[in-house]
Amino acid sequence: MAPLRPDVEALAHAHGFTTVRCAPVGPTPHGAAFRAWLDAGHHGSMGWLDQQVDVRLDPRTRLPTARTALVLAVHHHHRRPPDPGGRTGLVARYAWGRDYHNLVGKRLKRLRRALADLGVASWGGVDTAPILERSWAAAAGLGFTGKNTVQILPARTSWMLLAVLFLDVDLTPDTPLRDHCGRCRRCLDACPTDAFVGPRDLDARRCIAYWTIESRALAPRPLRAGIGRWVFGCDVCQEVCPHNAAPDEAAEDDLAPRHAFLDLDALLTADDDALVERFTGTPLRRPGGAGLKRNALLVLGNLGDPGGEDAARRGLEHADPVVRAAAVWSLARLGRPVHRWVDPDVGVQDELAAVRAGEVVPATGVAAGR
Ligand code: B12
Ligand code: SF4
Repeated sequence: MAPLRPDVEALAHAHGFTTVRCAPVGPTPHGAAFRAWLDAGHHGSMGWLDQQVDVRLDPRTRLPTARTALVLAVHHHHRRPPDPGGRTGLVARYAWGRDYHNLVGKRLKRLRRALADLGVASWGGVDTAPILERSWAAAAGLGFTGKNTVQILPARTSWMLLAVLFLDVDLTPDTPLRDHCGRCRRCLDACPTDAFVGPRDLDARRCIAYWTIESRALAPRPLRAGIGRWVFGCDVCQEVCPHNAAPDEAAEDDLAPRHAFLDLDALLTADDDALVERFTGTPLRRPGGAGLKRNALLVLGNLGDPGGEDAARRGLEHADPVVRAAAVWSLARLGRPVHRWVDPDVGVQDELAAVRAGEVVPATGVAAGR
């Protein structure tokens, strides 16, 4: 006999998932919004989002017998430790501890095995499979879709990591939640780089998370000051949300703050390989050593602390022209316009020309906490 909804829910909780909801399977809800987003080019260089679109738009392309979307959330809010200040950068909350792809991925694998023992076939993933996880979360009433595009549990939290499993059994579905944003638009107004084209429509090409985690390139000059102190990811659109005023605290030791702040001088003086080794097993591994240095240089330039000059100069010697270009910009922001003595070489000419043209103004520091 097929398992009942309470059995599956109990199993999911036993495997470490905090919130569990179900939706009946059909074409992925809001698929047209996803297509329009791709057509507008809002995914930038994340070309993988444009692949397996048929699966993203209908999970039955992958699991023809799928009947139920089981949407799972792991809550991850921990309080930010005291700010060490100085030349440090901020890390987005989801990346403070272990890489959730591993942590949640393992739980998902075990849950799938337990479901298979009950005779239930499943397919799904956490983040990396071609699944529109937030569309399914909204359809299952796990949260509502905030204007910041994030899934939110009303008056409780949006600090959640999602996973979705499609099952070949019918389980009692949940009802989608109504909108709980109303007239609020705090996230849209607070975004330091104006990444929201409108409510529930984010142009990743303007998002700090995209430029500090996903992109291998250097953020366009007009966006760099907005990056402020964010050295990896960005939480502004969640931090300002009133539904996160008193968020549920997570009891996830693996996601507790280990890397809530990064020392910028230490990032810039370490070997790339040493950085990769230090951050293996955490999300901070993703941009690689050069990516972390690029980010650190932008933050140094925004802090405007002249004491950062020595560390910024290290960037000029890096093998990657993206890091060298970031160093040129950073030094100009520190009031050290290096165009007078740096050898113009491929990859930094554009940056040198901008400094020469007076396009890079010295920094006056970033607002506290950002
Ligand atoms: C690509 C990606 C990014 C990109 C693009 C983000 C974006 N807004 O599209 C970048 C690198 C910028 C990014 C940033 C972040 N990400 Co991200 N990202 C993804 C990924 C891999 C795909 C998302 C995607 O397909 N985007 C395309 C757009 C169009 O889809 P969407 O935003 O998911 O929106 C759909 C639904 O919201 C649906 N929808 C639902 N209800 C409604 C209602 C209406 C009216 C409409 C029109 C649409 C609609 O319509 C959309 C299209 O189908 C997912 C994992 C996954 N496989 O889903 C994680 C994911 C969305 N990211 C996540 C996280 C944690 C983040 C960050 C918070 C990380 C950080 N702190 O730096 C930020 C948040 C920025 C933000 N406001 O979105 C979590 C979100 C958890 C949550 N509570 O919602 C996910 C689900 C990963 C996970 N498994 O936990 N991310
Ligand atoms: S800040 Fe306001 S508009 Fe943005 S998601 Fe939260 S409630 Fe909605």
